Amino acid sequence: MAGNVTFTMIKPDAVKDNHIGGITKMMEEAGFRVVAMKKTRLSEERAGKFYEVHKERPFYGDLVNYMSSGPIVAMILEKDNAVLDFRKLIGATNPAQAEEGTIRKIYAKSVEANAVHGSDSDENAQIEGDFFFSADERF
Ligand code: RTP
Ligand code: MG
Repeated sequence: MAGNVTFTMIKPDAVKDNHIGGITKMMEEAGFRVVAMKKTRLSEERAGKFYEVHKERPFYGDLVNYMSSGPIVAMILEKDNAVLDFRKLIGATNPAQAEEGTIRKIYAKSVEANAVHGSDSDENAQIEGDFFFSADERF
């Protein structure tokens, strides 16, 4: 493989607001290659499972409700140094603290509806990609 991978979701608000193309364009222009991509909707149960690591955090219930509130777009992206470079591209969790030119600065509405997810480690990128995609959906 040319580089390593990260996993991302375009979150429900950004999908509803027709920003799939704009956000994906920023990813491609930053050098990420789309390995796998699908539009789908998480049930509350699946969203709960995806965010199980945050189970004890105060925002967990709201996050699960939000992430199951409408369709999302899930993607596996490939690039050298994918996880760290992607987190730079998306910017801080809270859009008020996100740097100019980052995806969240441009598209996020709030700390919760912050447009995109990005894996926080190589290990989680694998786990999260496997959560959505089988081997024959990756190219
Ligand atoms: P993500 O996992 O979505 O890429 O975001 P992140 O690493 O920057 O933030 P994380 O701490 O993993 O939190 C996951 C998602 O939970 C929502 N959140 N809400 N209300 C709050 O204080 C709060 N804090 C986090 C956000 O949607 C965040 O992306
Ligand atoms: Mg996170």
